[in-house]
Amino acid sequence: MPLSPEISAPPASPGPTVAQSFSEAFGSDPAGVWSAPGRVNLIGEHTDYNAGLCLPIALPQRTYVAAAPRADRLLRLCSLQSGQRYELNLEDVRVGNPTGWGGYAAGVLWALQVAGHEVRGLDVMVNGQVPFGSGLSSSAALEGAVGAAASDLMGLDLLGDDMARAALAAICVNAENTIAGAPTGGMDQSAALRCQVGHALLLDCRDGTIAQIPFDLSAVGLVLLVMDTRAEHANVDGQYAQRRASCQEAAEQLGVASLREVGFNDLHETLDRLSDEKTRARATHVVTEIERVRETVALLRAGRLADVGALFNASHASMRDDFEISCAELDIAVEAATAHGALGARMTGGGFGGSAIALVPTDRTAEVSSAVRHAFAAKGFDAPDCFAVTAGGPARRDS
Ligand code: GAF
Repeated sequence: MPLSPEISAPPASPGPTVAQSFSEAFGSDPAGVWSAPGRVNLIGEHTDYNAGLCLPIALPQRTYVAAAPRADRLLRLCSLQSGQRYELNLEDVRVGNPTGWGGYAAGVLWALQVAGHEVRGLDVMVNGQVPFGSGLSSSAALEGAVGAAASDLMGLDLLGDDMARAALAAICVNAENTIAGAPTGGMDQSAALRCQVGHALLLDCRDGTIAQIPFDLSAVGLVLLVMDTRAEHANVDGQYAQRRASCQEAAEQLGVASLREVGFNDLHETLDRLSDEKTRARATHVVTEIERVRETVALLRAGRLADVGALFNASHASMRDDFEISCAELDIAVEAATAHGALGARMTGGGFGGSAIALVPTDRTAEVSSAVRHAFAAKGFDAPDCFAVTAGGPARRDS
């Protein structure tokens, strides 16, 4: 696709930079470089912790780590982005320690031990292309890259097949939930470890099974445009936990293990059994969103990729009105994109900021990006970052 000034260029590999920075910081060469991708979820939002369905793709944007094993139990972590450095013993990793991005990285080593793996110290230099707070899952990319490095360097064999990768994804979820204190589901870690190039990952969060759904928009003259609103998103600020608690409450009132058990066709009678308007709205989002994932997958399998746009729009409306996780920047991005040629658009990820995605005919990409930028400028918002993405590959060893 020709680049336009409105659209950011795809990322370059920072492999050599991160290896070189490792040598400068630690005074010796790394044993290798590993990476894992950020993600956008095509559809199926806030369904993962409801044992539902979701459909992420891995991004071309990845987080790279250069790493070397240590003979002792020290963990030394450096980041090229923040310039921040952590140094602590594996025994000192616990709930809330270390804080910040160090908790996600150190948490993986902690969770590997909890899962019964023998773990030793590690020197790690991080260079991430997945912007923080953009709702594109920089945290799972970091966890996946550290998990991949630890697996290889400590002979754990957690990258071999999909079953091993699913086990590593669960370990990364434990790190994020327990050490970093973000009560997230498992979609992002599964995307980082289990997505395949050119495919969307249909993840059934009830039993962890997956299907790889071919996803090649360029073949049908379409582009998936990410609109990073730069309105900062976080999963640790309480709103995410509140939504999760509402869903749990709805399931308890209905006497089911999770909202996945509520059939789409039974939704209306089921809602009458819930105590209040807010709980009904939350449940409505989850049950209808799971159905939209099914419909999206059916359209993709039938080669009707353009028709997915209408489901994007319905999903966004559901998150804005029923689940109430959108914000002004996300709504404006979606409205401007659809008003200027996008076939559909929706916020992606946890919400309350972060990114939206739009399905756009290739020849309208510059126009849509420009319209979104102008709409933001008119509202006095910081300029968004718009870039096209294709479905990338999972965590891997790079060198
Ligand atoms: C965040 C969480 F980390 C995921 O687990 C998922 O719940 C998502 O929000 C919403 O679909 O990315």
